[in-house]
Amino acid sequence: MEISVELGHAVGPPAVAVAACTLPSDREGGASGDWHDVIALPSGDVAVVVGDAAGHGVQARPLKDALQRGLRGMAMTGTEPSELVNGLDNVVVPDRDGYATVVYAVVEPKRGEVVLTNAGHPPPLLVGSGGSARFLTDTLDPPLGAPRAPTSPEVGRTQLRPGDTLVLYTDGLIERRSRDISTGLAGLAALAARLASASLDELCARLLCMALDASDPSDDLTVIALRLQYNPSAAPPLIPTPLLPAPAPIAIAPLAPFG
Ligand SMILES: [Mn+2]
Repeated sequence: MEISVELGHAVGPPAVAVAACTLPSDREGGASGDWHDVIALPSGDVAVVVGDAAGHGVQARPLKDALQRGLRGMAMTGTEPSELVNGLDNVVVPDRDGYATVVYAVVEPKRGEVVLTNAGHPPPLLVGSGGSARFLTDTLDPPLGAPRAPTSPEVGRTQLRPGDTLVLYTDGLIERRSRDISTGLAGLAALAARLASASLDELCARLLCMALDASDPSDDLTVIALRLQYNPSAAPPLIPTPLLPAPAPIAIAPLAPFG
């Protein structure tokens, strides 16, 4: 089993730090219907993304790849969040692809303003620096590929204060056949609240482990967390701490001759 952890993925302004952790259900090949992204936008804002294409593993990969590429292209050319959801909806051909879900959140790093859209995805979790946790349930549109009203997708707004963490994740973290989804959501919120002041990489890794402990998951698992840092100088380094220098060779003194 391999868990990938990205540390100190601090793109864009240094006041924002991001970490992510993924575990594809295709343990051997690594194919996944989940994806996540961090995009330093030309405006100076930072976008974080989590998405889930129907199915999982190899079968879901083509749609996932198309959505990830499409989203990046639109984000980098300044497409507004609601228009971006409409654009992604056009990528999905329901009869062929099924459907997909996505959360797209744009963070203005200096003031902590967040603009987000949610197409059918589990709600983002806002973890306060003091240990509170609440789901951002106000913004929800149908999944990509599902019938939708002709009106523009909803755009939600929220505010991050220094030390607050925005947690995005896929349904693999909270859904089990054997239990109600609200149980999974409550467990996620309770653990994330306890980890409010943990490092981002620890928070992501422990949320993923929580899902593994609940049962053997057959879905892909993804969690991505963004934190507004108190102090830019306290942000994780852009480059992981170098490995310890190789130990100096041990000097072996020649054995003194016996006798
Ligand atoms: Mn899933």
